[in-house]
This record gives sequence, structure tokens and C-alpha cells, in this order.
Amino acid sequence: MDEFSSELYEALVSLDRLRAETLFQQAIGHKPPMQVIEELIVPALEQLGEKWNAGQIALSQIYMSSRICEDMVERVLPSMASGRKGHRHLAIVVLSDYHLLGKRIVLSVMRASGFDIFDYGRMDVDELVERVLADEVKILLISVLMLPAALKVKELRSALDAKGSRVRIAVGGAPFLFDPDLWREVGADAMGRTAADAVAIVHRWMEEMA
Ligand code: B12
Repeated sequence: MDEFSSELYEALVSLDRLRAETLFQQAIGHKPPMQVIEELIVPALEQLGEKWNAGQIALSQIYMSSRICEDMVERVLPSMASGRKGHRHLAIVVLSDYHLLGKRIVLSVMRASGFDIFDYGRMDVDELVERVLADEVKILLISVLMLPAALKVKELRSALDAKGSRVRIAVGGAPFLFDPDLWREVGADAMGRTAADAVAIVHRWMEEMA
């Protein structure tokens, strides 16, 4: 973590919203917002997760910090409710999990890159299978941050295979960062570490499918 990200971490852990906002504003004065999110906010939140894991901070601190980050991110990311034409059959979802910030960022970057993408919000396996089949989704982006949710990708894959869907699945989020082989084990077709990776994967697959 660089000095700026450490400062943000300190501001967040002490729940100093004003300081966090000031640092964020300073950073977006120098770099594009998405770069600031990836280089400043994501590492600070990861650091908070590690400290919580080590029993050094309380869950309430993570909760409040993530609320502060969500507010800051929400203000700089474009809403772009309706995407553009030409990239149908693409969807993003948070599977059985309540960590929504990563999906929000990936969705924004996908839309900013010109993709017309369904936002399924948060869903469990059965509902997701129905939606994928109904919308004839060809590429599904899944964001999960809990290991049990990551393991549900396997269940999803089997259910979709049984229904004859040939959807390609890309996954991202903490469990796949912790265990680099997990995406293959759960039957995903690709894994990405950042929102930019999601764009690269989808571009590649669309070329292959054209
Ligand atoms: C903030 C946070 C919370 C917030 C969530 C707020 C919200 N609305 O999202 C709150 C406080 C609510 C929370 C609750 C819990 N949390 Co929590 N949380 C975190 C924390 C610290 C940061 C997550 C985050 O927002 N990161 C910032 C975003 C932007 O990053 P991201 O999601 O990874 O997304 C980026 C990339 O991964 C990628 N990406 C994401 N999705 C996709 C998809 C594709 C296709 C691609 C290509 C890329 C991609 O792009 C994004 C942008 O770079 C993580 C620590 C960590 N290392 O992730 C723990 C963490 C995920 N939480 C954890 C736990 C255990 C919990 C709780 C169970 C705690 C509890 N005892 O109650 C609950 C459960 C909630 C639930 N049922 O879902 C554990 C999970 C461990 C595990 N292996 O399962 C973690 C890893 C902490 C830890 N180190 O132990 N949490």
C-alpha cells in the first residue's frame, strides 16, 4: 500500500469521513476516478479486511468504512442506467452474498466501456438459472466475496449445464484472490482481479463468439 492509501486506511479506521473525503477528492484531482478506486480504495478496504481477520479491528469499523467508501464511489461513478446497443446477452450478479461494492464498480466500468449489460443485483442460484435462460445470457459476470458463495458457482454451473445453457462464466472477488485455483475448481471459465480485467475478458470472449 502506498502512502496515500495508508492515509485513507487511517482515516477510515478512525471513521474520519471528512479526512477520507478530502483524500479522495485530492486523488481524483490528479488521476481518473476508476484508477483512484482501484489503487486507493480497494487496497484500503482489503487492509481493513486483513486487520479484522486478525482480530485487530471491529466489524462495525469495516461496516462504517465501507459505507463511507460506497458514498464516495457512488458520487463519482456514472449511473448510466441504460446501456448501449450491440452487446446483448451479457449480465452481472452478486451470487448469494451481500458484498455489493465490487459488482457496482465492475458494472460501471463495463457500461463506461460501452457494453449493454443486465444488472441482476443479488440473486441465489435458482433465480439466477431462470434469468440466465430467460434472457439467453451468453456471458455472465459473477462477483462474490464469501467462500460459501464462491462454492455456489459450482452448483450454478451444474444447473445451467443440465438445462443446456452454454453461458461463459467469469468470476471475481476475495475468495478467488485468496486461492488462485478456485475459479477452475468451481467450473468458471475465467477469473479477473479488477474491473478492467472484466472488460478484457468480455472483449476476448465476444471476439471468439463472433
Ligand atoms: C466491506 C466489507 C464488508 C461490508 C460489505 C458492504 C457492502 N455493501 O459491500 C460488510 C460490513 C457489510 C461486510 C459483512 C460481512 N463480511 Co465482509 N468484507 C468487507 C471487505 C473489508 C471489503 C470488501 C469490499 O467492498 N472491497 C472493495 C471492492 C471494490 O472490492 P471487490 O469486491 O474485491 O471487487 C474488486 C475486484 O475483486 C474485482 N471484482 C469483483 N467482482 C468481480 C467480478 C468479475 C467477473 C471480475 C472480473 C472482477 C471482479 O473488481 C472490483 C474492483 O476492483 C472484505 C475484505 C476483502 N479482502 O475483500 C471483507 C470480507 C469479504 N468479509 C468477510 C466476512 C467473513 C464478512 C461477514 C460474514 C462478517 C460477519 N461475521 O458478519 C459479513 C457477511 C456479509 C454477507 N453475508 O455477504 C470475509 C470473507 C471471508 C471468506 N473467505 O468467506 C472478508 C474477505 C474479510 C476477511 N478477510 O475475512 N463485509
